[in-house]
Amino acid sequence: PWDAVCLGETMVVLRPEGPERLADAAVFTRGVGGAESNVACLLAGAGHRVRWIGRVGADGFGDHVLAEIAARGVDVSAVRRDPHRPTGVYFRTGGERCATSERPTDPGLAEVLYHRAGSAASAMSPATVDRSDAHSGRVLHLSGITAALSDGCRALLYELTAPRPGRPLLSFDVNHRVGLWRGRDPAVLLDLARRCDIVFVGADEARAAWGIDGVDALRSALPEPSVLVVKDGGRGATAHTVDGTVHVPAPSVEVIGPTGAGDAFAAGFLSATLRGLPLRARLRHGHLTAAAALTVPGDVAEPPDRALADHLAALDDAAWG
Ligand code: KDG
Repeated sequence: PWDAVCLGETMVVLRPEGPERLADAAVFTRGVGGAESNVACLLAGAGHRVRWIGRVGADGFGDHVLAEIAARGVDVSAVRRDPHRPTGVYFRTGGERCATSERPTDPGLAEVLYHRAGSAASAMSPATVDRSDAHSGRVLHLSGITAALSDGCRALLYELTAPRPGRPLLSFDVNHRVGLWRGRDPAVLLDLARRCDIVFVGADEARAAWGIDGVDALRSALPEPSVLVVKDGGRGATAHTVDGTVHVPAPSVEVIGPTGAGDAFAAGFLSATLRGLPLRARLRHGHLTAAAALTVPGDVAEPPDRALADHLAALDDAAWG
């Protein structure tokens, strides 16, 4: 029934209107952000039938999250409301996320401040999420963020990634978030990645989270996924499969808002996977969707027009650098 199901926490995001740091900003604009629902919105925008599963508070922010995601054409009927816990909130300044600190001293990098401990989504667990809902698509997209939210959330990821006949294709974006792992070992993200079929990981996050450096070392550490995609920022992305390795350089674009570019890459890659396109085209669609996200502010972007993206993805290697 669903092409893809995406499961994870979605929050209200508040960003300073100008370029200020959090210490100085007085006026914030509101948006909606959640790595997995960002992927869901992009997939829906690309014409796929998509469901997002999460948990939000029975509060106004929860209403807003649901309304925004539903307005993007994503099914929210399996989202639960928690009468006792609030919808998560986070604050974010402009700039790229730093791999090692959520409060970097470099003013060009983003400050990220979460108010999500004890949120409604942190109460997700095998007891509060129906496995048949989560397994109701061709693809189930998950991310490592969920593993950091609570013991119940981590148990849910283990439950959903357990080997089972008829299980959907499991997509996993490592999404190491420094602020969520302080004082804890993110090795569990490596363990979860090993249980999935398609894994997305940034070269910088693999270094920061696991101390693993370089694509070859990563493939050795993660031989299980049938597709391992290693993203190296503006340089490009490399996909490893049993049939070999393909590298596609990233097109260079003017970066307006880097948030959500990784989610957009995953959405472009998954959309092309759902359409049965070859590996190189999947990587190119990942880059094109990421480029669309990089050139707009906010967490959720619109995917590029399908005909245009197909045309660009089919250009010869010379055009792709
Ligand atoms: O990838 C963008 C996400 O990081 C953002 O939308 C919020 O899910 C989020 C998080 O946990 O940082």
